[in-house]
Amino acid sequence: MSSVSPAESSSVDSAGIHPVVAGAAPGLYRVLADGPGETGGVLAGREVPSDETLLRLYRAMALVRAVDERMITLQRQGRISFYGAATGQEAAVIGSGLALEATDWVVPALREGGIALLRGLSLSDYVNQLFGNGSDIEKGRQMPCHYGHRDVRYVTLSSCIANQLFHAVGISLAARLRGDDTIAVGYMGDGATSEGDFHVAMEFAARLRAPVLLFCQNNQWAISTGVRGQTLAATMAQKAHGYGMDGYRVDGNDVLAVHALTSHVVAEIRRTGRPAFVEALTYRVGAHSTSDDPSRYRDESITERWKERDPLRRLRPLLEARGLWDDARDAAFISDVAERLKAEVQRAEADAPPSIDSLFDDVYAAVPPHLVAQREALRGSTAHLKASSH
Ligand SMILES: Cc1ncc(C[n+]2csc(CCOP(=O)(O)OP(=O)(O)O)c2C)c(N)n1
Ligand SMILES: [Mg+2]
Repeated sequence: MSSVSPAESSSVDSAGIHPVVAGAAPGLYRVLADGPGETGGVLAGREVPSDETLLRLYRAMALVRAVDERMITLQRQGRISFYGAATGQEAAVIGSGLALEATDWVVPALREGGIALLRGLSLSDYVNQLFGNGSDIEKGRQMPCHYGHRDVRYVTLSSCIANQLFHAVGISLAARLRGDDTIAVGYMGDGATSEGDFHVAMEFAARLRAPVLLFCQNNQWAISTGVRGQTLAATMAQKAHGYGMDGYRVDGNDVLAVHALTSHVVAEIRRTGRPAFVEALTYRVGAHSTSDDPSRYRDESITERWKERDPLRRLRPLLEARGLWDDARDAAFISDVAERLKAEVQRAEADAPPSIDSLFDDVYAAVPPHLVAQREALRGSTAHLKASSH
């Protein structure tokens, strides 16, 4: 399957942030002036965030990169069963995540775990979920990468593509009924826009005027189906137009663009109470997940060209020019994260599995008789496991 050329990500939308109109040129909103013939820094008319925000964005992206690398290695060693990384997509994840208020709800797809960390999910909770151990708040019931925690308003992802989107719509409508200005963000990939649930969510969001952001990370692949095999629409953003919703398009590898555009769109949703759709154009430079080998179905020379547009590499010169980052600080950051991860993994791996009894918790207020009988039977049939572990 052919895919969008990396050159597309360098088109400049000089008119600023505005919704895409059907049939119009598919311009991308950008901030970093690092395209061919550009001089570095930011494009004319664009603002540079505060030093504090620049550092937060960079550190959060670097954390995601380091965690992903470590977890892929653990899966290869047979220590966790599965992992889906955000490699190359960190700007779309972190730039949008940092544009939200702590009170907003995040309803993720597979690659937004970095937002849970950004919002305060501890590294322990993150790693426990990957191991599904006795300290996992989900009690080992989900595949890895299905993080979720009420405290950080990050909903556990549903493995089924796109059905999280109307959950996001519903959460935002509930907030409106309560009369607060909380919004919800429903994340999806490009492939999700071909699902019936996507269209249901778009229709209900638009018609009911739900204060929801529907955010598409167009990484140009849905496992082995390229975006040109996925849809005949020239952009994902223009799909919003058909529902009467504003759709925006942003360079998903330019974290300052994603952050600025999402901040603007989120403020508009809060101001108007209406939904919006954002397409962040990026590229899945790695495999779909640890169960995938992209070299079997795509031209990896295109992937190499996208790696040159790596979001960390693109932001770093701006930080260095402002004296905020250098090789020494980078090395210290990487080694600190590696140490913290090592300690968390050691602890999580040594933890006991969730108790067998916990299988029967949390569905009924009082466990019904047939499940009590099954629980007893299971206790009997696993007694030897407990005995042999002593
Ligand atoms: C309803 C449904 N159909 C198929 C699958 C299998 N599946 C898992 S991920 C995936 C591709 C998703 O692609 P995209 O939405 O672009 O997200 P990405 O993985 O690229 O971030 C598919 C088809 C599924 N999980 N759910
Ligand atoms: Mg995709």
